[in-house]
Amino acid sequence: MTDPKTLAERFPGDFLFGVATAAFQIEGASKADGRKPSIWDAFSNMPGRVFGRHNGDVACDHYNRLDDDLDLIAALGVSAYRFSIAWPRVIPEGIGPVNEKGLDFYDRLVDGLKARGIRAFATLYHWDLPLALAGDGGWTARSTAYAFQRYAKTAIARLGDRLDAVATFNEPWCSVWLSHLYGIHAPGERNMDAALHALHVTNLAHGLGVAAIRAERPSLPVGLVLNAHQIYPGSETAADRAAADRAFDFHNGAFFGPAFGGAYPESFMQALGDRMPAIEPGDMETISQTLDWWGLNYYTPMRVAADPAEGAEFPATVPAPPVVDVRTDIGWEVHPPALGDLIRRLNADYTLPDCYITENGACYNMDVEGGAVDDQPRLDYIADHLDVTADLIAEGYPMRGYFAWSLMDNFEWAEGYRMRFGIVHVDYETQVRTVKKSGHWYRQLASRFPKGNHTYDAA
Ligand code: GCO
Repeated sequence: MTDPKTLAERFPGDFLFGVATAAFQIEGASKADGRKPSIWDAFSNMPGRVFGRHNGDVACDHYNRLDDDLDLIAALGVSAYRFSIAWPRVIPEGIGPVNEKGLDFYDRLVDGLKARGIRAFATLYHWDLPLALAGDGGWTARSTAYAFQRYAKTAIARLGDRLDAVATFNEPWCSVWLSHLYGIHAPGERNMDAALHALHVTNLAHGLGVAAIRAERPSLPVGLVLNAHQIYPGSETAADRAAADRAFDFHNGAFFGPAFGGAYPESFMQALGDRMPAIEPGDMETISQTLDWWGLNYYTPMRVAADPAEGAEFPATVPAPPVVDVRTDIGWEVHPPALGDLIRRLNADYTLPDCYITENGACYNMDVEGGAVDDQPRLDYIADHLDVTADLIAEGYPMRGYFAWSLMDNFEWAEGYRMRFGIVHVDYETQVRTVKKSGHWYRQLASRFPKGNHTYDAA
């Protein structure tokens, strides 16, 4: 179903259509106005970490093109914008002096959104940890959780009066497992002990952050954004089904369990609990404070089989092949039903608040030809996932909004600038933005919904 009008009719009038970005991926201006390096600056400047040694020094130059980009967002007809605040702009060394000029930028951003009738969804942590904190061990050090608490308080004290929603963390799965166990993201660690420490410290920081935000602004809806994985067993054998259960506990349960149930999964603790850092009295209560909303970032399912290797470390799985080989340009399987299966499973396992799809989108690298970008596969991808979202609403799940990832092409982490997720194309030589076919289509869809008069309806 790709007719925007027909699709729009499947959503309630107060459903939010938005676009999403993250600070490090678009801002550039990495040394401007007192910003200091993050772990991603260090990581991307180190040869062999990021494709082509691309870094975030210029990115989409959003920092210097703020007003034009806000106009672009408004022109897309959306009612909400999800962005992240860069900790290294606000407290450049993680702890210590607050940098007013860094906060000024987000003041202008938020005011600019308000002036255009667009809701502001801020994320406090989208992976740009101030590099100075690496000296203490970064996310493996408990002190980093307290540094985050202070940063959260500082950011919300200044901006909270004009935000419509705030998330503490974006995809802790990435900043924990992908960054400390698989070594793909900054800081590039590959060890389970470091990863387990990062896991608990990140979960704790989330909880401390929630409390800090609420102390500053009790009425501001607080959430957490998770890239939950829909995990399918590679076969129906008992061994592969058990592997999928272990993978669920490791990839989802290690985050959902603490945040929404106050406990790490049992199987996980049995296998790895003795290598976890000390869980201090009160930690799990701090982590499991009730949230106003949660965000799902969904792109592709995970398929796993049992790892045949003797003594393989938990969760002891290996990748299983996709059933149908439809992939985006980054190689990720396209399988929209997984979004529905995932929301149903998570709501069965946990008591969850309202849900926003805070990211969904696809990597296709078509370029500008004759002034246009024909990215039909991205349009189809978004339409198919929105169709599943509408089914979920019809089934009664509290799906409240959808943010397309991404507003524009940007720094795709370890892939650098070669992988494009935007509904707007960016020419990195000229910084010219060109709305793609998917972007024009998304505007037709989003424009059918009223702007600026959505009321937040806490569950
Ligand atoms: C994320 C991300 C984005 C990525 C996107 C595509 O994973 O949170 O927020 O930063 O660019 O997911 O990989």
